Amino acid sequence: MLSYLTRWMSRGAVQALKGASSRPHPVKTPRIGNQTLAAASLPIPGGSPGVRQAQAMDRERLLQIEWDDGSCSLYPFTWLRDNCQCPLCMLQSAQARSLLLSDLDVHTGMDQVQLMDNKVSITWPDQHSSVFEPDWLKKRCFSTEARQALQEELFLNEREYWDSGLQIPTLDFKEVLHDDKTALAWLEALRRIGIVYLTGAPVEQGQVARLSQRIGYLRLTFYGHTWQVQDKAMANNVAYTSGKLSLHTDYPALHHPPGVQFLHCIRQAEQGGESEVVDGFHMAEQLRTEDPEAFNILSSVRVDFTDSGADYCDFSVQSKHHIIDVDTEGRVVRINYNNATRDSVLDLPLNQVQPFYSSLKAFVDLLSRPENMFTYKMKPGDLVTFDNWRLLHGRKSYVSHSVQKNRNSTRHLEGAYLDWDEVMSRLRILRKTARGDI
Ligand code: OGA
Ligand code: NM2
Ligand code: ZN
Ligand code: ZN
Repeated sequence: MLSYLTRWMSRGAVQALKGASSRPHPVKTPRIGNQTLAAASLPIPGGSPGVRQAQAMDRERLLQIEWDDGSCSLYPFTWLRDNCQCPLCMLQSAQARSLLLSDLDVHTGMDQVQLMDNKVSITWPDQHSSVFEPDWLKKRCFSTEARQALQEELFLNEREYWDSGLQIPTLDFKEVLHDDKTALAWLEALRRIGIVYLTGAPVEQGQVARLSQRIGYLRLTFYGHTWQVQDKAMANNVAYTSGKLSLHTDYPALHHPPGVQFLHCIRQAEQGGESEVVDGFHMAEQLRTEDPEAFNILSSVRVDFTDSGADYCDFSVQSKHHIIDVDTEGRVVRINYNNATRDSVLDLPLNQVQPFYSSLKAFVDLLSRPENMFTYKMKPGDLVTFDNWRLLHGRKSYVSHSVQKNRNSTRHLEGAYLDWDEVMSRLRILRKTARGDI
C-alpha cells in the first residue's frame, strides 16, 4: 500500500533551482534602436537556468529573456517594477510587498537592463534599481505552459478518479504523526485520491485533535471542536442516530463547508455501521456525459440548506448552494449535498421544481450504483481522512445498544473538520522540508 503512495509521491516534484552565489560582473549593455540589450558571457552558477540575453522591448514595454536552452520568456515592465525584490519594496522578514500601489507607475518605462552574474539588473527611470534571480524569473514565466505548471505545483488540482475498485491508500497513524515523509504521502494522497485510511490509532478520544495538530488547527463548528457520532437521545442531527445515512457531504448548511473530515472509530457496531464512499468529482463528470441536462440543472440551480438546534452553542444556519459547484472554466470544484439538511424551502419558480427533482434523482442514482461505491467497515483504531468537498460518504444503519444496559458496546466515532487552506499549507511545507523541493 505504501508503494501505491510512493508511486505518485515523486510526481509533481519540481526541479530544485539553486540561486546564484558569486559576485556580480556588470556586462556592457549596447543600445540598439529603442531596445536595451544585455548579453551574458559568464559561466552560470550550478542549478540555475542560464540567461543568454536580456532585452527591453520599449514599445511593448516587455522584457525579453532568452534562456540558454534557446527558449524565451516575456515579462511586462509594470509587473517587474511591482515585484522589485529590494528591501525598500519588500518587507524581507514577511516576504511581503511593502511597495504601495499608489507609488507604482503602471506605465513605467525602463532605463537600462544589465546581466550581472546571470542575474537581471534593471534601472528604472527614477534611478531605482531591481535585481532578479534567473530561477525566480523562470518560475514566473507568463507562457501558458509555465503558468499551468506553477499553478499545479501550488494547488495540486489534478485528481485521480476512482470507483468501487478503489485501492484505499492506507498508512500507519503513528508514522503519520512522527515521520515527515509519511505525513507528506498522507496529504498528497488525500489531495489526489481524496481519501486516506490510517490504522493503529489509540482506541480513545483525542486522536482526531492530535492529527489536526499535525497540520495546524481544526475547524470549529456549531458541533464543537471535535464531535461524537453516537446514537443519542433527542439527537440534534440525523448522524447522531443509528439510522442509515445516505451518501452526503458534511455541512452544506454552511456557505463554506469544511474541506477535510477525519473520522476515528472508537467502537464499532456488531451489526451494521459499514461505511460507503463515492468519488463525487468522478460522478459529476459521468453525469455531465450521461445526462448533460441534469448536470446543467444541478450546477446552476441554487438549493437551500438549513440546520438549527444547540450543541457547542445554539444555532440557526441557512445556506444556498449549487449541488455541483463549478468554477468559471466549468471544472467541478465542490459537491454540496446532504439530503437531511436540504431545506423544505425551495427557492425556485414552479416550472423548475420537477426538473430539479428529476436531476437530483439521476445524480443520486448514479452515485448509488454498486460499481461506483466503495464499501468498508471501520474497526476500533481505524481513522479515515477524506476530502469533504469531493467525496460523498454514508453509513449503513446499525443495531444500537444505547438504550439498554450495555452502554459501552454502542458504536462511537469521533470526528473533526479542517479546511483545505490549512491542509495545503502543511503539504507545501512538508514538500520543502521532507523532500527538498523549492
Ligand atoms: C456523519 C457521518 C459516518 C458514520 O457523522 O456525518 O457521516 O459512519 N458519519 O457514522
Ligand atoms: N455532524 C456529524 O451536514 C451535516 O449535518 C453533517 C455533521 C453532526 C457534525 C453532520
Ligand atoms: Zn525596489
Ligand atoms: Zn457525514
